[in-house]
Amino acid sequence: MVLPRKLPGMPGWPAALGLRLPQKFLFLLFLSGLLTLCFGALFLLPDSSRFKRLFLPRRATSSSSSSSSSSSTRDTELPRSPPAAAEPRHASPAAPRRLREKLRARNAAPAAHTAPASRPHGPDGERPAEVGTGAPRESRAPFRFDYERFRQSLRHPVRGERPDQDPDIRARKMKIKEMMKFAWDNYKQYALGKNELRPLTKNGHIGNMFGGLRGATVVDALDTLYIMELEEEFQEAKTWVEKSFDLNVNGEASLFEVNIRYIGGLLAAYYLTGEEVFKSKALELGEKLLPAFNTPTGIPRGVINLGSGMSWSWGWASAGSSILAEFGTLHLEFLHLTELSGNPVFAEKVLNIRKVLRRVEKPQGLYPNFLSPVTGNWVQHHVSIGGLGDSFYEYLIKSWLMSDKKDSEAKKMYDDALEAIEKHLVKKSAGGLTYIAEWRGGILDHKMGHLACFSGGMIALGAEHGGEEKKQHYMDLAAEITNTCHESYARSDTKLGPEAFRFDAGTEAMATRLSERYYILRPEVVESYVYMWRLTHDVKYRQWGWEVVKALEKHCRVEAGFSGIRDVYTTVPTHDNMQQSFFLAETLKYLYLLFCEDDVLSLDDWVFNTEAHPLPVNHSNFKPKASVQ
Ligand code: DMJ
Repeated sequence: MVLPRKLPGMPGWPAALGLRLPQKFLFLLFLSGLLTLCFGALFLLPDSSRFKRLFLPRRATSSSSSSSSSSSTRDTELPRSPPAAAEPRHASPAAPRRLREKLRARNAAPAAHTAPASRPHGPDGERPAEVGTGAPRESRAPFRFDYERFRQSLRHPVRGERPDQDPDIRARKMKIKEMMKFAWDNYKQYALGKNELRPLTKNGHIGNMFGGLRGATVVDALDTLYIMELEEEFQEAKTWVEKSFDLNVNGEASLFEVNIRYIGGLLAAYYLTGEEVFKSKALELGEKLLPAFNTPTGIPRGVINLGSGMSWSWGWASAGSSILAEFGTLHLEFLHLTELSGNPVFAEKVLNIRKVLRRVEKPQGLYPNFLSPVTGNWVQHHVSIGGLGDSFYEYLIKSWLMSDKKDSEAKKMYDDALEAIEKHLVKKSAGGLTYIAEWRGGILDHKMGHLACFSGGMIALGAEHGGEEKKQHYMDLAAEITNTCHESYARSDTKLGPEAFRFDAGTEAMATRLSERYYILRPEVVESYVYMWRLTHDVKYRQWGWEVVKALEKHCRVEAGFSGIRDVYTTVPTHDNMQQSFFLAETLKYLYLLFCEDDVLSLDDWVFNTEAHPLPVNHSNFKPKASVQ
């Protein structure tokens, strides 16, 4: 509001009212009070108010009709504590006050992504001094991750040839490198920029998992190309990320898949190479995922529109629930997003997930697969170490390892979960094969999915780092499960394993249903071979891995790439015409590592995310090691 200017020859309007000096002063005081009140009232208007948009930057108020979008984008701007367990989804009476606080804070904040005043707070508001991947940061200077210092903290070189390696082993490694080059070259020729290659029809596939993002194979392949020293191919992939990887998309994405493939792939590529483009893309994409967490419990929903920030649960998920393996498989990547940005919001989101999971009652100590993001309670009692549950357990033990064994809460949750799994789900078949069944409200389904075969490696990894008394016990369990998964391959005609195999009605480690006979180039069995090899050096794991290489060459290699097959029990397989991006990220990487020396992506320095993207262990806040080579 503007006061009328005093015109020449005319008295000013307080004077025109015939007021004396003290009265004029009181009048002006009253007027300025009135103005302040009017201005303040603008901030009490509802979120959708046009007025508020005049005073707040667009990000803070856009999508006001979708609470998920509005308040979560606010989260990306300023550090704040994890949401209280029952934070309302829609605008609350406290919202205007929070807005004012944010405005005040924004005025005080020097720049986006400055170092937070303190570390993210832990599950109960206490400082989880050991769960973060980085050091406390008290300064408010613009944040910069010290890449050189990180590199010096590594105990081993990340890649490289050993001149003294056994020539036969080296030849096998080179064969796998050739397979990777073949998979990449064909993708590049026929599908560059699409998500996957269709190797029979020689075109690209986009699918609907990544919300309009493209190049899933490029991002998934980056670190494998780098590790295998396929330099030219790595440069091709990097150039595509620099020039063509567009994050301004507007589609429905799986939070889980975008996290494990894109964010995991970009983070790993950054840590391996120090190229800023990978870091900045990972952080930008990470921010786009934040609105999914804006639920009453802070447990994210499974699907998010990367453009609008709207999120919802999968239509097939029981009663609007979120999936354990999805919201439980964010921890590693999100801690690294905080590590690289200095922005605590990412760590806060996943620490809050842990808090909810720690508090909820576990039937028989087990974690069911479906949880309501509204109430924080289980929606149904289906427990599985395969699909829907799998990588949640993996991320518990890896969180502990990634924290340089300081995140004791994650270790305890893992130990307790594994104890319950062993007690209730681990069974032995009549033929002596150990397997992990699924649990439906107390009733066992004697089936093991291909996905569950990662668990041999996980249990070995946990055993290796567990107490002496349990170490041998869990190493034996890991070896038995890995052996069972190998049997599921060995008992097929193609020597590749089915999607699921059963232990009932006289069947052992074979699929009984037509719909479970397919193999889509999955990695989980070779993943377990790698861990078992590195932790035992029993040569049978390398032999088993080589059997897989031969089977892939024989049954999955086609003229223009590798394809999944529809039935592992026939030697004239039908191809599914899909070269999955995880074949390049995981299957070929794990096979290659099986024939590398142990110090290539050493388990001392790295944990692999569930898509096999290596993320560094935080050695005492990346303290340089004197003996680094
Ligand atoms: C991969 O995307 C990941 O390993 C995920 O955890 C499970 N499924 C596929 C591979 O089978």
